[in-house]
Amino acid sequence: NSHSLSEEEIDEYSDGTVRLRNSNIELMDQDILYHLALGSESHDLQEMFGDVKFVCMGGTPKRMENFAHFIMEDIGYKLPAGTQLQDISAYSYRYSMYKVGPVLSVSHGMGTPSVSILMHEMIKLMYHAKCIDPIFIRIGTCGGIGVEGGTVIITEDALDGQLRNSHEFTILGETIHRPAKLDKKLARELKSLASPDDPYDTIIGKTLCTNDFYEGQGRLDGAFCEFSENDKMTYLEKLRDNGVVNIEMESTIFAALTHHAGIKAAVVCVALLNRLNGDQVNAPKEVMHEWQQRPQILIARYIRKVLSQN
Ligand code: R2B
Ligand code: URA
Repeated sequence: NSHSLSEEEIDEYSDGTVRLRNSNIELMDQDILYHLALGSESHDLQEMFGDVKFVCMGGTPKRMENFAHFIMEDIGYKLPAGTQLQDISAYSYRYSMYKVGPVLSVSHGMGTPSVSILMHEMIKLMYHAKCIDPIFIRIGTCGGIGVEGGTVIITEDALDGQLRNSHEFTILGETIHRPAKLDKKLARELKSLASPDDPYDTIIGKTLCTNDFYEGQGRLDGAFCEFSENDKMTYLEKLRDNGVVNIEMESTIFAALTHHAGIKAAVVCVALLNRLNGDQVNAPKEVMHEWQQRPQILIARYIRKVLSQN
């Protein structure tokens, strides 16, 4: 019952603005983007966000604040005189959002429900703001499968816990699937921006998306574990044999909702460990901090390249 969209269905408007596939929204007096602390009447969303081209998302508020500062430096963006970077969604007490010219840097929390809520509101934000051809990029962390900690991984296909290339939704008590498709061309372009001088590998592969960090990712070190180490290794090796190179918790919902909205998207994560060697995330804090900058560096190269072409 997985329903594929025809090219026509996923098309944006010909002017590149995001088409909302929900006719209820335009009939409403105001659309409140509750978890962003924004509204379509309380704020001039087109004035505030109309120039956005890149929506970068990652799990934690701090990482996304760091990314905002990093990208500001990297693209040489100057904030309007007398202003400072500020968390636009601070009063939601849910997500954080920073804007640096054409770049939005937004935290999405952990796991599908948190990302799903944010994606609905970000896609509506793009619609209200009349953004032209926005690109969504998730900058995350993951567990590697057969790849060392510090490796940068670009997702080519996002798979759910049953290795299906789709995301399962329960809507009005019914189960439906939407394809978890990412933009293959964008993935290849990102890979081409890896430099042979980078002191780490940047690879493309399949990503497994789970609903849990512990039992759901075959860890032996959760509060519960009812399988053996042998069972775990058999599972991880099966993943590897299917081309899965990493495991995280957001890629299928991120891919499914961007694809459904006709928005180009990519997922780039850094591995915090090689799951074939263990379960605990135990690299030193400073090391992990440096690793988490690696996907940001790649995305900054991409943003700089696109901006220089315009
Ligand atoms: C990666 O890291 C988080 C779990 O530690 C989760 O959000 C993910 O996908
Ligand atoms: N994030 C995950 O979801 N899994 C890991 O193993 C590490 C980070």
